[in-house]
Amino acid sequence: MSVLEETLTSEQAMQLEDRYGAHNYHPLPVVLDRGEGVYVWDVEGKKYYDFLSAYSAVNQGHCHPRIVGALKDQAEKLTLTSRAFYNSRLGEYEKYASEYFGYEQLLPMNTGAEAVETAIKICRKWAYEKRGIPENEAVIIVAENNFHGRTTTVISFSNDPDARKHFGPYTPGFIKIPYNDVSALEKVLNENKNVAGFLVEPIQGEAGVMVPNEGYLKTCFNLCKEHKALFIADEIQTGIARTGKLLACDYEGVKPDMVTLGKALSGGAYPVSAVLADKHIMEVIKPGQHGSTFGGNPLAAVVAMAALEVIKDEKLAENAYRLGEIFRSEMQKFIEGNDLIKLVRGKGLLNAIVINDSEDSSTAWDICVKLKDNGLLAKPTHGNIIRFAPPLVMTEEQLHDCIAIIKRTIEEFGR
Ligand code: IF1
Repeated sequence: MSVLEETLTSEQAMQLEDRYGAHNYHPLPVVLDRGEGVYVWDVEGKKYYDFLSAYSAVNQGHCHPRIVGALKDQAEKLTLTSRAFYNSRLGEYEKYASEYFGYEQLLPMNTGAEAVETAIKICRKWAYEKRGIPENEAVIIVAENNFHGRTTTVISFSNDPDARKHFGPYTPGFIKIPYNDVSALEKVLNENKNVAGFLVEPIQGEAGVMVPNEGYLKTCFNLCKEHKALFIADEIQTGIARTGKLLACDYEGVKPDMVTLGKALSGGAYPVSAVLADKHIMEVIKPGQHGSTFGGNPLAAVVAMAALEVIKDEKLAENAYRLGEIFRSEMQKFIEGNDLIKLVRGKGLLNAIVINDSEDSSTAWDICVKLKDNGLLAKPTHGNIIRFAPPLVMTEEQLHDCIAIIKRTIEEFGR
C-alpha cells in the first residue's frame, strides 16, 4: 500500500505533523478527514459542526457539489497557463466578478496576503502617478490590531508581537491609528499631505470580531474622499456574505476605492484572491509591474465563478443575516443568566463571545476543547474570546442544535 492509501489514526497523524511539520500553528487536537456542508468528520468517523469555516473560507459549505464539479471539469481540461498567454476562462471570470461587485476591473492573485500586498502596491503607484505625491513619501494609514496577512510588508504594520517580533527590518510607510476612531483618521489626514490611502477591515476579525460604531466606515470613506486618499477595504474575511451582506461595507452604502477578497472567493476549494477597483486606479499597473505564476489561472477562474454563483443562488447573505440575528439573541438571553460569558457581538454569521477572564487565560481554549468533545469546532482568537463562524449554508434547525451544544458546554464548564 502506498503512503497515501494508509489510514492513520488521529494520534498518528498528529505525531507526523508534530515531527515533520514546522511548528507555526497550535491546532485543536482533532484530525479532520472529510467535510460536507456544515459538517466535518475526523479520522475515527466522529462528526462535528464546523464553527470556523476555515476562517470564513468555506462560507458555501464544505465540498459544495457545484464548486467541486466546476473544479473537476476544469481540472481535466486546463489548469494553468501562466499569464504569458491568454486563457479561455480568465476574461469571463474577470467580467463576472467585476460586475458582481460593481467594479470596472479585477486583478487576480491567490492568497489573501497577496491581495493586500497588491492593493498596497497599487495604492502607492496611484499616489505617485495620479496624486503627485513625492517619490518614496507615500503613506498608508492602517488600524491598530489589524490582521491583513503574514508577508513581511503586511506584518510590518501589525502590532501583534507574535506576528512581528524578530521579522524586521520592517517596511516603512505606514501610520497606525486606533480602530473605530474617526478623529484619529481626520487628524492624520489633516497633518500629513502624503497620505495615499486608508487600509481597514470593516470588522476586525483576529482582534476578536470588533464591530465598529455605526457610521464609522461611511465617515472614514468621506474623509478619504475629501483628502483624495484611497479608501481600501480588506473584505477577505468579512466579504462574500459572511456578515449578512455581500460585502460588510454594504451596510453603510460605502463603495470602497479598492476591495481585497480571498478565502470564500473560492468556497475553500482553491486559493483564489483578488483586488477590485475602477479603471482610473487599476490602470497604474502596466505589463511587467505585478503578477503571479498562478494568479488568474483557469481553474481558479471557474472555481471562483461557481463559488460566487452559489452565494447568490442560495441567498447566503440573507441566510447569514437571519441566522446571525437568531444566534446573537439566543446567546444574549443565555449570557444574562450566566457569569462565565461577558458578551456576544458580531454581524451576520461572524460572531464572538467574550469570556469573563483575562486575555492571556486559557479559558477560551479549554472551552473549545470541550466544544470539540461535544461535536462543535470553534477556535479562540484570544485567551478569552471565541469566534463563531459556521458555513452560511446552515439551516435554522441546525443552528438551534448548535446553540444548544454551546450552551450545554458552557454550563458544564461553569460547574
Ligand atoms: C492564519 C485571523 C481569520 C484576514 C484578513 C487578510 C488575510 C486574512 C482580514 C490574509 C487572514 C486568517 C489567516 C489565518 C488566521 C486568519 C484569521 F484569525 F488571523 F484573523 F480569518 F480570522 N486579511 N486571516 O483575516 O489571508 O493570506 O491567509 O489567505 O492562519 O494566519 P491569507
